Amino acid sequence: MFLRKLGMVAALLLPASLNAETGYDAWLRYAPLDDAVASQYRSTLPPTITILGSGPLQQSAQQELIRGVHGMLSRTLRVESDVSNEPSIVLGTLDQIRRRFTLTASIPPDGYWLKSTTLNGARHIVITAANDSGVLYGSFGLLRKVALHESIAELDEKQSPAVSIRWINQWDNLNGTIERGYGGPSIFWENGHVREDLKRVNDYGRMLASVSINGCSINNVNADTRVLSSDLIPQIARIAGAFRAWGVKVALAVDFGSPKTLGGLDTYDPLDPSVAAWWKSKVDEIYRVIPDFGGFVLKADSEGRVGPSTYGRTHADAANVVARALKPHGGVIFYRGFVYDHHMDWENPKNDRARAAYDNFRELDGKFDDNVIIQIKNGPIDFQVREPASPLFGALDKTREAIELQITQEYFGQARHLVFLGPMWKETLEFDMRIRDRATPVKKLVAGFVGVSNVGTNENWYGNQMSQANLYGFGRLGWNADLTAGRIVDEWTRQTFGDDPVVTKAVVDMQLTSWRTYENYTGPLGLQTLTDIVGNHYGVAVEASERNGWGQWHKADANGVGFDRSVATGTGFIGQYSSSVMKVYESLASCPDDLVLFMHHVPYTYKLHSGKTAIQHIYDSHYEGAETVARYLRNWKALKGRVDDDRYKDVLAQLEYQAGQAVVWRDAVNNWFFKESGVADTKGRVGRHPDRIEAEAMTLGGYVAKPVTPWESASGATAIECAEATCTASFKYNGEPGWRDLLVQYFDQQDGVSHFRIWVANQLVDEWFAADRLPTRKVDSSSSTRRTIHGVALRKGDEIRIEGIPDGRETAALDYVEIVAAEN
Ligand code: GCV
Repeated sequence: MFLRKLGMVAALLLPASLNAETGYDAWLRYAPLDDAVASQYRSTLPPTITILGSGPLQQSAQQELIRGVHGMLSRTLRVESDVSNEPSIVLGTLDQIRRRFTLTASIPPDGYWLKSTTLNGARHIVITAANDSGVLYGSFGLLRKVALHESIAELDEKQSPAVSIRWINQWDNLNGTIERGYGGPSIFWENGHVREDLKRVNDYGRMLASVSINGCSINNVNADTRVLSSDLIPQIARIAGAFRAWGVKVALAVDFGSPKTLGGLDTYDPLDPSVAAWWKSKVDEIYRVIPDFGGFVLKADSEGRVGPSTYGRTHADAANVVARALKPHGGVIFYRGFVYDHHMDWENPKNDRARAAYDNFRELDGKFDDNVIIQIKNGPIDFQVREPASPLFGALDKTREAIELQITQEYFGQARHLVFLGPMWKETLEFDMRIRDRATPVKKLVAGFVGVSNVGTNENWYGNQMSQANLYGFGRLGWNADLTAGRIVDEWTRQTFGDDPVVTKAVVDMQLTSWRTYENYTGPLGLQTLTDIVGNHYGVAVEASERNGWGQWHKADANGVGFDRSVATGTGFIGQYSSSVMKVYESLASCPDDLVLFMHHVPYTYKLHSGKTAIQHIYDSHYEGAETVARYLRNWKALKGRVDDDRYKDVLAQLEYQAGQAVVWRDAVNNWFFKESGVADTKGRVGRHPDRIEAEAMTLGGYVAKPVTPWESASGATAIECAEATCTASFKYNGEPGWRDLLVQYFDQQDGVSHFRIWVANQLVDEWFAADRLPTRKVDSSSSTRRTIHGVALRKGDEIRIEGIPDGRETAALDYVEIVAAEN
């Protein structure tokens, strides 16, 4: 407490200059503590460090402690080869410790004990565990305590993980691209082989170990058969080598057709003895080279992947044939529960993708070998902005199951929006499935945590400084699912940005509210994300999920909105839950507002528990969401000088973009629902933009007005595009004189760098290049972006002229200009 107070006082004195930081070190920066705080630790911390084992994990732990103490306290721990009469930090397994100290305890595998103890008059800090991994996690635990200014004076702290399997999936392709990766190319692969330089793999291993992650599959679950080829296995062994010092086992995603496509058999039937023999010999080959190989991840019979259905076999047949090959080596197979038909007839009201996981696996409970783990996405669809907990969690009594969470923000604004997923994951983990009418939160049902991470070679790993909080949160929850999202994000923020309480408050507020905010301006009430689900999963495209076989339907039409999944009149999905949960969802009277449109189809005027109609909620939440991002931006600006310049600017640019993009979402979704429902916004905002001058209404020189698809992507459904060397668009300002901000909404596609210049009364006030790499080649909601020209003195009658110079296939397209009072 004392240390914390001192830290707060110290943080009030702003540092004269802050070091530039890239984000590479994430939460493991070990930035110098304020002197007053540091001196407290210097007086308690022993000056020497001793490891009693000799394995790589204890060595990593020792190096990490030296590095952390040096960074935070400017002291270099002295390495001693054994315990002496001098105070020391002593690292060892319980067996090793017992030979020196009279300390005994029972600690589960991977758990640790931090213990202050005295031997021959010297005061030591012992970090001990049942295994070397535990020693490593304990070392990170001690460093975390120092970074968070917690007392280490009289340590007696035992911690152990909630689950033994805490894995990462990377969806990296062998050519170096990453499916749904937003932080640059793969750190593992390039051009069909393993990268020469694996330094980043080592550093990633360190990050993972710091939050106790102990396995990582290194290739896409849409697996390339070649990953099991004999040429690649020795290369994969190099990755295993880079991870080994951090206790992270390497694993692979495999293609179920491999016995045929790679092995040359004429079948991959799981019940065919030649197939079983092939898996056995392939697995033996891997373990000869990688003795601590973790196992496989398998996506079968899903989204075009082959699976046991080819031969009329079950998922248990498929999982077991591979599991039996892994079993003698201690390997496991994660068999993905993400199995569904993506060619469903959308006209059939009984068809429902949400039912698929349960329908596919429920009957197979008890038929899986004990080294099979069914890997279940948090919700029944696919990482949407809000889904109920997957009913499959409650349906497997005799089968090991793991929860699959997506760290990479595929449906959450990718690297461009700040969305901390901790609160969402917590909701699923805490959700009570009421099995046999007893409290059964999901967190008690799962034996493993799997996170789809998808870091890349971007300096800050995810392409967004704030996204690192999701990896941190995933790891911390895998260790202790009881931690609150608030606690996690507080830890992350203080380690990542330092202990200035002003920074902590602003960042924690943003992170903790960001999921709700994102939901507010995308798909609230259980509508799902409303993004382009057949394309990039990024921009808004309300109808993209309808009229196709993918099953992410929200069923909004002129009469109402939402998917009837009730037992009484709908698809019966709700009946997959235990009877107490079913009762809550089945009745509109008890179904929570947040999921009402996931579970039911209602008229737009349906009154929610909040008292609002469904349609008014949609309108209001979109305005609220966009306003909240604008507030994040203001709050971040107030941190200038308190955060190092580089990360300050990075996050500033990201939030400026997000604030503009939230308005794109707001208008697109609201206009779409307004048109479809015909119900006006009671607050009169939707469809009315008095401060906005549509580009197509300007005087155009060379620019041509074109309809945009989908129509809701652009204001007035139209943009202007330039097919000449240079085009202009101009208009007269008719408002009151004063300081104004000009918000220019333009389109920045991937394939070109257009140039824009803007004049007010013949004075050039700004110019910029559309050089971003947004995930589209089209003029649409994904490329729609905003330039703000702050504080222009406008007079009635001023001409505002924009010049657009296209480049490549980019047409210097413009949507509108909005003129608002200048921000203070
Ligand atoms: C790797 C979603 C994603 C796919 C992903 C799939 C899965 O559909 O959009 O990119 O494929 O989930 O989890 O297998």
